[in-house]
Amino acid sequence: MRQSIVDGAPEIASSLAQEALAAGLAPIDAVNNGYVPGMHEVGEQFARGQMFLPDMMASAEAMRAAMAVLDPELRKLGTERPMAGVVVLGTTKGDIHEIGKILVGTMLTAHGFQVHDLGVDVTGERFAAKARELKADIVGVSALLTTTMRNQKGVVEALQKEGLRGQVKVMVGGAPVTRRWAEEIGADGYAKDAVSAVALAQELMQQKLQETDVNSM
Ligand code: HCB
Repeated sequence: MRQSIVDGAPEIASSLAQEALAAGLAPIDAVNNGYVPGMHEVGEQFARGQMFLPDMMASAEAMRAAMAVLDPELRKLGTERPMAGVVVLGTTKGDIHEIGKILVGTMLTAHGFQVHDLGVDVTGERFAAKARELKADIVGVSALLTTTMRNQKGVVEALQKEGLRGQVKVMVGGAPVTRRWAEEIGADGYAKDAVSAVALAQELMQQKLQETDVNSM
């Protein structure tokens, strides 16, 4: 699986995903232990100048092919669970990386969250407008470039400006993002991957519930 991503081979990535499901492998294990390490290897080779933009695009294509097979299986759980909360998700302005964000959306959906994915290159104002429209509980902001990370702060500020910050929790993630950065920009939490994003979203919903209880006393 890892090699199919490094090689940018969508057909192999897809057939390995089918084989994994047929063999009873948990789809999230295939993603986290098979395909994602391939993406990390691609990133490292790109940084060393051993891979170029078209190679990275081919790897992204292979990842998408694997996800097309695994995604429906990952989502199945969601329909059997009570609604856990409303999440607005997107990648920051200036950034078109979407694979990690899509994975986070899939895992949240699988755990009963109602997810509205705004896509990529999303401004703080659009995040805030959607959060208001949907009465969102959580806004999830992805950034993969050191240059676009600062736009996560722009999302926190846009929510503040719209008077929504009291009602909406903000969680951030993406390869260059850290817990420290999340604290620095006033976000409510950081998740290093899609599994921890689910745990974080559940924790933020608990916090919201407790805050509502305190306010109604
Ligand atoms: Co891109 N790229 N890229 N890229 N790219 C990175 C990110 C580099 C680190 C590669 C490198 O140099 N080592 C680098 C950034 C360096 C930096 O800023 N420090 C980089 C660069 C430089 C660029 C371009 C500038 C290259 C160029 O044009 N010269 C360009 C920028 C375009 C733009 O956005 N304006 C570019 C383009 C591309 C594509 C289009 C070829 C392609 C994206 C395709 C797509 O998404 N449709 C791409 C890819 C694939 C990558 C790498 C190889 C993989 C990213 C990925 O999909 N990872 C990446 C290397 C890397 O990240 N190590 C490289 C797999 C997913 C599953 O992980 O981290 O995205 P994730 O998400 C996790 C996690 O972070 C967390 O959960 C996810 C699931 O487990 N999470 C959240 C993410 N978002 C969250 C939000 C939450 O609320 C909570 C958790």
